[in-house]
Amino acid sequence: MIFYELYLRSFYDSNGDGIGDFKGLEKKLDYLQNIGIDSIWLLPIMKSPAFHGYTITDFYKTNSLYGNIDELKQLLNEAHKRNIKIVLDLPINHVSVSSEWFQKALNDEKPYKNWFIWSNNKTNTDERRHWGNDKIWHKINDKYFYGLFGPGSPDLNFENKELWDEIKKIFKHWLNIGFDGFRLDAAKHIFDYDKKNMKFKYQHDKNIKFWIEMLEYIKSIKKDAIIISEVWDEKEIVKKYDGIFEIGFNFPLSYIIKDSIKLNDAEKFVKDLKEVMPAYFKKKPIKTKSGNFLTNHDMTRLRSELKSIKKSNFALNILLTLPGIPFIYYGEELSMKGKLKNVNFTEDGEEPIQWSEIGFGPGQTEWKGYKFNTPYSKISVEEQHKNPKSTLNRVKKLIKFRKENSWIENSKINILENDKNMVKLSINNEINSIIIHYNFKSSKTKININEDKILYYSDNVKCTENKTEIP
Ligand code: ACG
Repeated sequence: MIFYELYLRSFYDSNGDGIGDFKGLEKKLDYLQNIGIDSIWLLPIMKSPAFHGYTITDFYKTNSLYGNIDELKQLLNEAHKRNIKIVLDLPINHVSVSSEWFQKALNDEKPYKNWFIWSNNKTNTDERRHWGNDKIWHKINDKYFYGLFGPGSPDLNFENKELWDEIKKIFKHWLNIGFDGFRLDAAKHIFDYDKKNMKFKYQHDKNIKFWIEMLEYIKSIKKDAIIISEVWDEKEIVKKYDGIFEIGFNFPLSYIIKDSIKLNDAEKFVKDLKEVMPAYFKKKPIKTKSGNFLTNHDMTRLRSELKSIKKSNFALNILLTLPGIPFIYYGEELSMKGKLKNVNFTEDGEEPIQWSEIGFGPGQTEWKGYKFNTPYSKISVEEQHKNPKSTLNRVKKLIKFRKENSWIENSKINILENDKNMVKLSINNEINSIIIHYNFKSSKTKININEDKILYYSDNVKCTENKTEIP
């Protein structure tokens, strides 16, 4: 599986309003297929007042700017015809403050009032979030509600079992429409306040119980539904969720790849990789597959983070050669730029894909102006398509290699060592094996290779023998 994280608003516009939509994506499925993408993680497309779509006003409706249910079904159909799966990002931890559920709750209407978390005399309403220092209790009509992700998104109160049934209905609704699975947003946050003391506190055991019940339900409707979880945390916390979900985003891995490249530090890479992918070094079967990625919509884009195309291309080499499931964030295949001040400024990492080098034209989305990816900066599909050395063409070659060796996805790492700037990695399953050399030095390095197994060399390595060198 090769996933592509896709932000519809910035993709392809079919009706000239400057906003990407279902029909637009349908038109561009060929673009994705041509790169070799076979699975899409679609960022939220439900009715929402927010550009990012993570604050939902109606869980059963689409954002009308993106199109209606029939257009969505048609898109899913066309994707399936091409063997492309689409997984829906479904944020259920909170709703929009303007949703009917919350507005009714404010009027003390049942059952909605109990679906949210209100302060009591024990609450310190000035309590701050443990990252970013934002307030987590928000005042409205003389009441305080709990909203970990800000005043626009009141958290749902999952102490209330009735709500569990409602969430099941929502999952069923989108499965029936034709989605192939879900990306579970904020999976560690379902229970993240201490009910007794009305304070923020993760309750991982309760979260796990909740997800087990939801996943059982989802699988009872669609046996092969793909489930991807977002638990953004240190490896010790991620470990608690091992085995619950089919795929889990490996946040620690994304940091170690980028940090080792930034520091040209092969030794760090070797030391840390063992820690963040432990299951891939053991003989035992893998429970939750590592969802490998470099950046996502909550992060500064790869090229801006690593400050060079050479380095961001190298990171893509690593991404597409490690065991696990690779995820490419839209625009990474074009080396798009985007720097985030913090997670509340995701717009800066979600600029429109540029289809033509002039930056405008049919299908081009224009919902926001270019800040980081200006026209004529060689990040357009048009330009990169023509240039054999472009990131787009490198990514295509890497994916081709990956698909020819699809066994890598479920393989194990049996050798991982470094010699100064070179990392040697041996990956195998019962039948196949491959040796990969990554070069963490910024200049070309010559190495002697004796192994007669299939070989794969990362960029910057000049080989003594004529073996597979990609790209
Ligand atoms: C998801 C979505 C995101 C969305 C929401 C809310 C959730 O991807 O787009 O926001 O629906 C936290 C949550 C994640 C959340 C991000 C944005 N992502 O856990 O679920 O915030 C620390 C914390 C993490 C935190 C991260 C954020 O531990 O919990 O993620 O910081 O930076 C080391 C540490 C690691 C630490 C990192 C970073 O790696 O190991 O623990 O993570 O450093 O410091 C959307 C919008 C928002 C809006 C919201 C309602 O984007 O603007 O407010 O919707």
